[in-house]
Amino acid sequence: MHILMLTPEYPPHVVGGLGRHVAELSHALAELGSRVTVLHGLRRHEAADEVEERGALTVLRARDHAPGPPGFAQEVVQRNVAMLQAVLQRVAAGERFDVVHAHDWLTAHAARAVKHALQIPLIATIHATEMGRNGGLFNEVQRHISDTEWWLAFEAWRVICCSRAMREELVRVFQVPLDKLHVIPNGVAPEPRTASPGEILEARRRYAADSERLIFFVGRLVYEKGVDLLIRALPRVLAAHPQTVLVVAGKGPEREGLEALARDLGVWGRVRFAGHIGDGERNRLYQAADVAVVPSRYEPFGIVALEAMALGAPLVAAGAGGLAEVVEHGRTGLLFRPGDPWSLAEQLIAALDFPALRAALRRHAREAVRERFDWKRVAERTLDVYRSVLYAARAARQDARAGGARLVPVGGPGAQASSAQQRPGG
Ligand code: NHF
Repeated sequence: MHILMLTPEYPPHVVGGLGRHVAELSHALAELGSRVTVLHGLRRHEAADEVEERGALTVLRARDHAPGPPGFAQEVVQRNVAMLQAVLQRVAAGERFDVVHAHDWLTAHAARAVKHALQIPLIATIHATEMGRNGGLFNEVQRHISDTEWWLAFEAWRVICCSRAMREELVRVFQVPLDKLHVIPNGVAPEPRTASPGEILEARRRYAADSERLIFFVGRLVYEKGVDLLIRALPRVLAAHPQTVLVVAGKGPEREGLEALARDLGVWGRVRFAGHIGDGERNRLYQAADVAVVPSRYEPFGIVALEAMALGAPLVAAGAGGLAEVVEHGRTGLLFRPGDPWSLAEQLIAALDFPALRAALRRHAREAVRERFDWKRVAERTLDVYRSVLYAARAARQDARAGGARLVPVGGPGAQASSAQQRPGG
């Protein structure tokens, strides 16, 4: 089977969990014997080799050469035209694809065009929704993005999402029929590179004295990730454990506001804004931390929590969305009430108070990650989805040839199921 994977991010240009997901899934699919062509639509400032060939996996990068667009939505469409050009070039060179798999609305335009032009089934993974990310839709751009997400779900024969919480969201927000949806959780690389004890200590000492406790956050500094909740929780944590340092790694539009908040709350001296850090430093800090925190208001899955767990960091996470499915409270991590800094402070204090609890959390988290979150398993389940769709497409073609009444356009709008998908308010 030859899979065409369309993605808005791919290493080295990773923005969040989506890019890691596509990379790990594509590798695992290739290892299972499928041919995978990943097509990554580069953002305008990103530079990368045009083509990478690694066995059954080919990574193509599509670059947008059109004049600079006036706005974000137009930039996305231009990027999709560039992706489409790359697909056309491959097809003109004799390449054939069996299915097209699109990740998020950022690839929707190219995905739909490929589906209809090549008459191959479209599968979409929706990693997050605009409605969820912002807690509502408040302007034209957000409404446009949400409409495009709906359109992608409508056009796809099957929609994959990473948690039961996300499935519920897709039904609620877009009325995606349940029989069109598959929940396939994310995985985490089995043996993340571990640093030597000396390197871990060195990383720790960049931020905290040996006598201090280290709380670690890494992620984009955007509202949905809830870093403000963590800073709001800090005064209470410091009252119980005055020698505590919070490291906030990552960049984003909220940084200035978060710095101001830390100053207003009188905890500026206890927060270290580390900016962007590489994967190596992130892994060292997970291993050096007394506690890692995922305080998200919205998290469809939370690969970041799995990464912390895999590296043995005692984890405190919000019981929001998929995180509540990934973390078992009291066993593989501690959950707090989403959006509530008091509840977050309580769980942080519990983790800092009890070394035996931290040790147990580390141990159980590592075991859970090994047993439940394996990319090979994710790839097998994804292959099952492709196979069932290809089977249905073949049957539809045969019906069409026989002039049967059950005519379904190949890769058509989710077969009969999507006819039940109504546009909200429309
Ligand atoms: O882990 C990969 C990622 C998730 O919760 C994350 C998110 C975007 O918001 O599936 O997608």
